[in-house]
Amino acid sequence: MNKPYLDYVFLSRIASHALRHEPWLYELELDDEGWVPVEELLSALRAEKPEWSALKEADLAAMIANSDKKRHELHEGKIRALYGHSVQDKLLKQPAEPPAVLYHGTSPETAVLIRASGLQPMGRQYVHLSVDTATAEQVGRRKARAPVLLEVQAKVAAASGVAFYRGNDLVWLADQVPAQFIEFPGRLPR
Ligand code: HQG
Repeated sequence: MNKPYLDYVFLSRIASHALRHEPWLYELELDDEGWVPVEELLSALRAEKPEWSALKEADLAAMIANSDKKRHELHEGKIRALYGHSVQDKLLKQPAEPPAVLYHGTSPETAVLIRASGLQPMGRQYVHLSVDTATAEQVGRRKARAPVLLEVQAKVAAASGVAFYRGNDLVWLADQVPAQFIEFPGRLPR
């Protein structure tokens, strides 16, 4: 019999909800680096949908492999989200030396606010930055049809004491970024 089709995008969305935002709804507790035992996530997911009743670790591995972005990481029987967290207790991350420049895509209206108060994590634990303009553009398109790209002088900011952390290959995180390290496009709404 053919294996029933597994909707990896939906599975990933629910896994992200559990691992980034509301783990308690799945009876999960993140450790201080965001890990949970894979078996615990699997039992929570199996109970979510009849199609997931026989879900196994290999399905989560396939979900990660099939994803457009590397959002989750499996390691030695544990799984975690690599970025995006909004849970109250801030995850422990090792600061790392960022690339010279990082980008942030957002709406023109929000860019005006960022010019006044810098990049703030808002609903998440960290500010999210992209390594290239194409990724930042994509992130920004979630917020506006014509997003603006902000250029963050990450190396200079790091040298002045702003902490940066690696998310995945394309995403870097920061606690916050003061406006003095951000270059704004010339034309922003008034
Ligand atoms: C804005 C997705 C007012 C910021 C993406 C952004 C990303 C401010 C919004 C990841 C501000 C937060 C995160 C300030 C920043 N005043 N607004 N001072 N500073 N903002 O969605 O970076 O697909 O929480 O510009 O690809 O858009 O889920 O963050 O618009 O990597 O894996 O506050 O989420 O990844 O919005 O996206 P978000 P984000 P996934």
